[in-house]
Amino acid sequence: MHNGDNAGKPPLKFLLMSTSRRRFLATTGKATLAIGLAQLLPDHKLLAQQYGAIGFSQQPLPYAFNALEPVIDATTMELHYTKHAAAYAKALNEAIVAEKVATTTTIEQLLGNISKYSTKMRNNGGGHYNHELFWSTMQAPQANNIPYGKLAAAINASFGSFANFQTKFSDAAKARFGSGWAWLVLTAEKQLVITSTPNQDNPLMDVAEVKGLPLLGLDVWEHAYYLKYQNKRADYIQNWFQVIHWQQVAARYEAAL
Ligand code: MN3
Repeated sequence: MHNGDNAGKPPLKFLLMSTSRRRFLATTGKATLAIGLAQLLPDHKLLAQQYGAIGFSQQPLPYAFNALEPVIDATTMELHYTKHAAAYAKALNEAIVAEKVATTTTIEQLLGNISKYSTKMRNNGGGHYNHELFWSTMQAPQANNIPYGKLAAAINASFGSFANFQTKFSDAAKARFGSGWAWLVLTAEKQLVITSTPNQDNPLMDVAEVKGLPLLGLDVWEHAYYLKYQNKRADYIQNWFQVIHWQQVAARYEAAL
């Protein structure tokens, strides 16, 4: 995980830490809440390390904000990561405290029982998980960007060819009315399926129509593409295939088999 090269700016993690430390020192009135969160959050951070990349805190972006250009522009990436996604993580942690989620709970367990929690938990738990997965499964644009190995074989077996997979996945992303996500999912029966969800829902949720482990997700909220692509969602979807980090997707697939 490297974020020190983000457009020549100080590492984001350092900025966040120094800001929160200053805020903590400046506002003694909020000290009680800050200590309450501090007691809860370390356990969740440990769980994140124990169970893999996705925990309850935002991880540093593994590349610079401009790394995905020209497919996704630096301004969109910076706003998306530091504003939209950061807000989901913050609100998720508020909901975890308010709804007294046990510190032994993983985010996968939380989402798997999401119908028992508030709308705030559903929207922000999904929002956090979805974006952490999104960042980790992208990289700088690649020529001839196709999967390989066991995952490629499984995609060919499930969808006929990579081209058919790309068409079906793109159709799911284009057909999602309003805001939501398109997904490549590994079901409990170890089958690959394509689906989409509204808002910040995802296939881990007990409320999802199609359930399973999300291997790859595409954010089709307007905040993910509107600055560069305006109303041309189809162009965003087509170009996005250049930045899929297939090695990461394959690692998720093979770990889940
Ligand atoms: Mn988003």
